[in-house]
Amino acid sequence: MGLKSMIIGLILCSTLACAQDKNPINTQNSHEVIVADLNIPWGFTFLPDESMLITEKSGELIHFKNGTKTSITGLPEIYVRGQGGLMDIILHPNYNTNGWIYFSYASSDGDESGGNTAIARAKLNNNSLTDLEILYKATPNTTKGQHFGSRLVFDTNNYLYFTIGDRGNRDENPQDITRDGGKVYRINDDGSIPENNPFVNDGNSRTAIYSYGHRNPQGMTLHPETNEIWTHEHGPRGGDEINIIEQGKNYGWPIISYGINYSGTSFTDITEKEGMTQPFHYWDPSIAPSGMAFINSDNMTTGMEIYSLDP
Ligand SMILES: [Ca+2]
Repeated sequence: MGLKSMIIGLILCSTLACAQDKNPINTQNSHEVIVADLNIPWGFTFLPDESMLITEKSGELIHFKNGTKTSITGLPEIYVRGQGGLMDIILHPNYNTNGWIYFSYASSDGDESGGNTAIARAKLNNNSLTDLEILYKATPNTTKGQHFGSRLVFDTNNYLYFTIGDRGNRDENPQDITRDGGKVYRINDDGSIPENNPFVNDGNSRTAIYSYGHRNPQGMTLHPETNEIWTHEHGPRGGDEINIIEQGKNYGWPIISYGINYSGTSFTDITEKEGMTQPFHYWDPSIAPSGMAFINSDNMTTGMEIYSLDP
């Protein structure tokens, strides 16, 4: 068994069976520590030699190879605040020929104080990042520390998807497609906007937006058979969701939700509305989902498992 499949197979915790459940606990798991002594690891990916690139939220990029950690230099300046910092990291599907590594981070670039989510790509040479290109930077900056997103996924057409949470401004960002935040985005691998994105001809809209009405999606993966983009997002109390992402759709936050405020108060009376897409699944109580992966193995009893890295 390869290192990658072994790790994914070992860090599972809950099983999906129906549209909503009370989080049955699977007690049949065991685990093995592969990389010890990490400080809030946010994302990781495997290089072709099965060594790993691991991000820490604090702004460290680690190359883990043959049991040794090496710190990678050359990152852009990282805005570390609350849930934001250095976040996800993935390789281009054609990494073997082009060498591009994609990552997300919180950035303070821009005129306002604070920060917002940025997407960049670079190449790895001699333990340093080179050829750095900033592909997207959400605006405006804010000093709020929550809901940066930001998982990265390539689909089979080499479109790059990424997520940005509502940045703690649920009343303005998620339902307004002229604003960043509370969105799933799609760009070309060089950062340009696909001509068939849903809002490219829509006035002042952010043309990178692919779907909207999200709270804080931190899990995203490609369905291995349908090639659909699946996400999960941190909802309010009792309202974490799985969504199957369709172009141009509105996923409802904060107009519809199955959850309530963490303070115990209510913010909406409705769970569904015409023109807003229902979640595929929601968790009550919430589980604070982080990474997301499909498992295809005869050793598994279901086709999908969820694991949480940062509950
Ligand atoms: Ca929703």
